[in-house]
Amino acid sequence: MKLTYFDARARAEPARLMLELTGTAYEYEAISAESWISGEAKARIAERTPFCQLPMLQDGAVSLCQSQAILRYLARKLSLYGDTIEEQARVDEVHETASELFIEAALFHWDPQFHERRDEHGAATAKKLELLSQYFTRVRADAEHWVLPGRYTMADVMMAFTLETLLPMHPGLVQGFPELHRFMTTFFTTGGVRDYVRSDRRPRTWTIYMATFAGKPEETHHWTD
Ligand SMILES: N[C@@H](CCC(=O)N[C@@H](CS)C(=O)NCC(=O)O)C(=O)O
Repeated sequence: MKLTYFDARARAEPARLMLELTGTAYEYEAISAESWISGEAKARIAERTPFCQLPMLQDGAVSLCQSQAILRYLARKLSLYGDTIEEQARVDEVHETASELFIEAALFHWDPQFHERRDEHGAATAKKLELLSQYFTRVRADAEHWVLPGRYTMADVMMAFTLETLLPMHPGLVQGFPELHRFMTTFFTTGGVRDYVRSDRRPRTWTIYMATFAGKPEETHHWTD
């Protein structure tokens, strides 16, 4: 299996975390911003994507773009989607909730007014985390899993990565919601995920250097303990 994206976490990272969580063998192709701008890398993927965008997954004869399609393909293939349609519907619900927060944070990284708007964004995000925490208490399977007791799904992966994204953006915010914080830290200390996120195989930045925020290692969270 081969996952292609930039040398950054962003839209490819949840797929990568799913592969690491399940110990699945894969190759990661990191396209440099320079090679993308020159058009060389774009030309290579043009025929396999409608809008010439990344990430892209190659699994034997299957070639997929659109990060959400990739995640759902991997979830089904790696048994991270639940077994019944009721479980899968809850996985989707939690996953979509996390994805909304994720996309909103991803766009905010690129806001030219990021630094001026950071406090206001932090206050709005705190309100969302308050609601998210109540939602977790209501639907969780156990203290460390959103949908299935003792078992991770795509929803946990997306939620953990989204909460991690907020750590450098609003220092101390996620820690103010102990149940969400515990869920997130447990995920990032689990099996293959633990080793991967502490290794130099993980991209050093959340996004590429042209962003207003999260394109530098000091603006990106790193697990060290
Ligand atoms: N809906 C797509 C969006 C993909 C997307 O926007 N990719 C960006 C990087 S995050 C990209 O390839 N940008 C380069 C470009 O558009 O030239 C997905 O979720 O995969």
